[in-house]
Amino acid sequence: MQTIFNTIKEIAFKIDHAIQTEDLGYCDSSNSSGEDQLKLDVKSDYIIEEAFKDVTLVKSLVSEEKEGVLHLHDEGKYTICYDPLDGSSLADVNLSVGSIFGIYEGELIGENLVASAYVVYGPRIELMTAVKGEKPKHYRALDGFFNLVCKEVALNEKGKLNAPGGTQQNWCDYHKSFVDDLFDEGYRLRYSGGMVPDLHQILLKGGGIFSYPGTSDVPHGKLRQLFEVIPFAFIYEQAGGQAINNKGMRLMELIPSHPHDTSPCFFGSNYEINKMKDAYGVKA
Ligand code: P6P
Repeated sequence: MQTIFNTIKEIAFKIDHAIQTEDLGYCDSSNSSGEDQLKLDVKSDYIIEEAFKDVTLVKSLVSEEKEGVLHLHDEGKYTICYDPLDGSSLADVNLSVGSIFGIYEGELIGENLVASAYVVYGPRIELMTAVKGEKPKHYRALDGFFNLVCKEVALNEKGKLNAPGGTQQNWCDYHKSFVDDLFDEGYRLRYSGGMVPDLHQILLKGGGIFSYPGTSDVPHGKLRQLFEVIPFAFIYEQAGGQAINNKGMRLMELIPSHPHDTSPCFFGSNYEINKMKDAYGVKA
């Protein structure tokens, strides 16, 4: 897996350079989810594809920005599902954005995820990597290299941060009560509209909860299972937290019927997730 993580480190520096130097405008194309594509989305996708072309461990690539599967190496073991630049529309207002990588072995379902990683492009470039059975590892870039900051990232049982996603007027009543109750307990609102920095902050600041529920306008949620939800669920579970959907099911048990399927998702420390289960009536 280190070969794949090292390739992600190379990718991180190239995408960060593109963010710093390239045109932040839109292409005249849209991605598989029908979203307008930024030139940075396309460039980031190209950087990732080119980087993994030489890694024989990688059997195929599935990108959030494209339909279908790109086959690379017959002898490859892993399929990498990735969001090349999540939250890319935040780059033109100088907010942090990120890349997300899910490394799967076999069928593209939650239980076959064997490792994941994300990169945060912010005041510094930061990298989080996770493999089965180990706490996530946190790295920070300095002078062209990634240095290990923490080799065992762990969530507290209870945190202080609340990142409530989705259009509030379209939340159901019990979701609104759940979110408001946390604020009534003194939780701090931390939501930038970028999944990667928002989840990174909760992980590094000791805990809390990030929620992107199903809403009346988007009943199955907005975030994609293979590229965003499952890779972060893996990291949050490895960090001692939980990651579930609106039915209380582990997101690691998701079985997407289409590569671009989405899911309502809740990632957080145990106290907050258990509070959500109570609010949703899905406590085991
Ligand atoms: P909303 C960015 O577009 C993204 O896919 C995630 O990074 C982020 O968490 C979410 O959408 C934000 O969505 O509806 O709150 O703007």
